[in-house]
Amino acid sequence: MRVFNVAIVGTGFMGPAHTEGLRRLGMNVAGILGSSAEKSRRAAEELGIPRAYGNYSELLADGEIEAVHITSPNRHHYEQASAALRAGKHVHCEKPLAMTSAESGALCDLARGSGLAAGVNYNMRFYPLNWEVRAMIRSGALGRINSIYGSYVQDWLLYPTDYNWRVLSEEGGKLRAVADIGTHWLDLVQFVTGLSVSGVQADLKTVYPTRQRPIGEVETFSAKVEEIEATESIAIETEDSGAALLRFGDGAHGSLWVSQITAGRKNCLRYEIAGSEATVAWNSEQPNELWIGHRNEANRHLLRDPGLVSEDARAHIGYPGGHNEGYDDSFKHSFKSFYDYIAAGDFSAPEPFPTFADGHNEIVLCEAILESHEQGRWVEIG
Ligand code: SOE
Repeated sequence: MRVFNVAIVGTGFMGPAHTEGLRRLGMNVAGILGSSAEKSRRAAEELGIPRAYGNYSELLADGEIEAVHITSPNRHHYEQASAALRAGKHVHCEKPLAMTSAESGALCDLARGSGLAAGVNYNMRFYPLNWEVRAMIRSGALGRINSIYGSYVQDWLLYPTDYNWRVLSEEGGKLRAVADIGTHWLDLVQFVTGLSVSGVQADLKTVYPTRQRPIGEVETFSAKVEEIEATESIAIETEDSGAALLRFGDGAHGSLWVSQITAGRKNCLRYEIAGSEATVAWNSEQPNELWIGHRNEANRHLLRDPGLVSEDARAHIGYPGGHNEGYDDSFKHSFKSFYDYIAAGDFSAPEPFPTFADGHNEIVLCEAILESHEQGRWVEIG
């Protein structure tokens, strides 16, 4: 693989995750930027990254950097992604792509025809068995898709004392559980089925309208293991959980449940897709297994194994069957598809990774979900 020089923006949960995924591919993570010069320096030291930037202009002025990975809080994505594209750098951005569809639409315009790659890290697509489901659906193995339903649930915000920037609408956007994890599910089921959501009816709930914010900062998921000493009460507007009934373009329908307060479910995305011939079910907490349901023959249980899957799925498998692959592998494969595309050099070819257009679609869906919840009615998409 061609080695690219990459800079990371953000030193929280995702900055190190991107660094690791890129390094597993042999990419050169050449610099990092945190929310202060001190944070950049500390992260560079901990991760063994040669350059710690003092600010974003310094990063963009670094002529060696070919691509920027944006893993900062959501409110910075629009500005940082626009500036990186204008500076001629490829951009790989964490989801959600921006705070509003006006911003994500503008980013799509900027990316289109720029001669640069612009991707969004919907990494769930890159668990190989999701490519297998996609290949099965494309081959007609499921028949006509009738229903698509599932959930994405976590427990890291279960207590009112759990806190991270994601709970603040000014940092993460008006929606939280839906935008932070629900959009992974929505992106994934649309990707594997090839169907688009055409209408939503949502019901959301902020179970904790007040949370205790630690004085200082808390990283995603870390409140479970860190001792918090002093806190202050803050008002919360973003939802902890909620449901959306969904209609898909061709007559299929279904539902999504999201929650960040479901005790015992650590990071669990599940879907079941039922067609006129067969059903498939997948769970991100057992990502190497796929359940295939039949009516007139025994159900099957497919274990991820390069010898047992389609070529599409095999392309995203790094290890033999029984050598389990997981979350970090999904990052590696997400980045591989991004950099393989750039290395091939044909920017008129369809992108094999989630693009800014996909990121924009997710924000349009988020806005429809919010509107539906606020107005208590179905909202049609575009
Ligand atoms: C926190 O809910 C989070 O880190 C999400 O932001 C990620 O996208 C998901 O992969 C895991 O959970």
